[in-house]
Amino acid sequence: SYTPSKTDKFSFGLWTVGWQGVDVFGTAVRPPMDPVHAVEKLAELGAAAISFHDDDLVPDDGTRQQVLERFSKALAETGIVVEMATTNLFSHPVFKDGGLTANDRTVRRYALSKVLRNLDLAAELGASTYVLWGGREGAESGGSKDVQAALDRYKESMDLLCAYVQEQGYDIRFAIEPKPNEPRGDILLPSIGHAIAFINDLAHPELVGINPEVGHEQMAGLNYAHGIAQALWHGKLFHIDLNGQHGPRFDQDLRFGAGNLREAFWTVDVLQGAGGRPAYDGFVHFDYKPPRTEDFDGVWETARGCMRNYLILREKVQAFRADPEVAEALAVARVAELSEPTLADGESLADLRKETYDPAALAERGLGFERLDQLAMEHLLGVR
Ligand code: 3MF
Ligand code: MG
Ligand code: MG
Ligand code: MG
Repeated sequence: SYTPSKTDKFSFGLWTVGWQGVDVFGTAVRPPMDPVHAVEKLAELGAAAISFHDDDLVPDDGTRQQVLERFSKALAETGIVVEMATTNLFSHPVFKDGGLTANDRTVRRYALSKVLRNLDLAAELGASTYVLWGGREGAESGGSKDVQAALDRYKESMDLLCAYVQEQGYDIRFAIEPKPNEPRGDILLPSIGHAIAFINDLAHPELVGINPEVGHEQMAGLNYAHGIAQALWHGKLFHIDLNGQHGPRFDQDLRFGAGNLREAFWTVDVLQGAGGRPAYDGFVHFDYKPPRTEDFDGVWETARGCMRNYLILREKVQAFRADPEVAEALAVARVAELSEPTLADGESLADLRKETYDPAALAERGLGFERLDQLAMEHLLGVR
């Protein structure tokens, strides 16, 4: 019953299952994966969609057309769709100081042209989201980067890209992916909050949202479930990168469910529309790295694991929300009361001020949050 199907809308980056294991200290442990094989295997496992960086799929040489033909054929045969595409503005040495915010203006122009080229391909393949992760947009030292000028340039690029999408009539929205650090010492737009604030200053904020990744927020010690709840509140949760991470340390990119399992539970709860809100209805996209210890069988085991863990957690969350004892604990905790406006309709601040309050009596009321949390814990541990 934890077998995924296309209606679950699971999606994987080509660079995730295809990761060869090159890291800061070691070389590749697995051979390159044929994108066609990735499509076929993901379809077999029950995924619905795939995403890619330009460099993951299309070599910038004479084989480009042929590669695209094979890939499109595999998509047509399996029914896998391309839901998201993105640009690699971080691997090539030319991007050592960033792409869209590199100090070197010629590098910025090249970066923008690279985005435009893959944006055209994304539109051609039917992607609805175009992600921008600015892993190299940042600095290691204070004097080397004029942060405000960098934000001007970031905005300039986003405004140009939005205008381009409108001109071309592409049905594509952009999603900025925040990350605090790695590979740069400090990356620009380091968290969900920074990214949303930036988006609100763009020329077309309606075309730009975010693509928050579990591990990226947790690397900064932040709560991912709270982060995506705020993104939903702003109408900015255009896409998600689910994976696993053990607190603030290097970017682990574990499969979803590994690492901070309790936060994974609350993440699925938020995505499912905790508290009766509309559920997130976008693709459930995994961005993780099968550990270097794994051969190809292990790689597919991790892909299966991401989806199974999501489905298991979805079931746990539904059971938690349907549990009458949870409903009672929620009432004791006054959770629904928070949705009541502080000032009632027709009331004035003067009314509010003239009421008599008994802070000592209010302070005595317990909220029973621990009982509520223990119930969640027991659902998660599988004993309820
Ligand atoms: C790095 C990432 C990226 C982005 C990708 C855009 C290589 O930590 O998360 O993966 O997700 O570039 O989708
Ligand atoms: Mg990442
Ligand atoms: Mg990561
Ligand atoms: Mg990511």
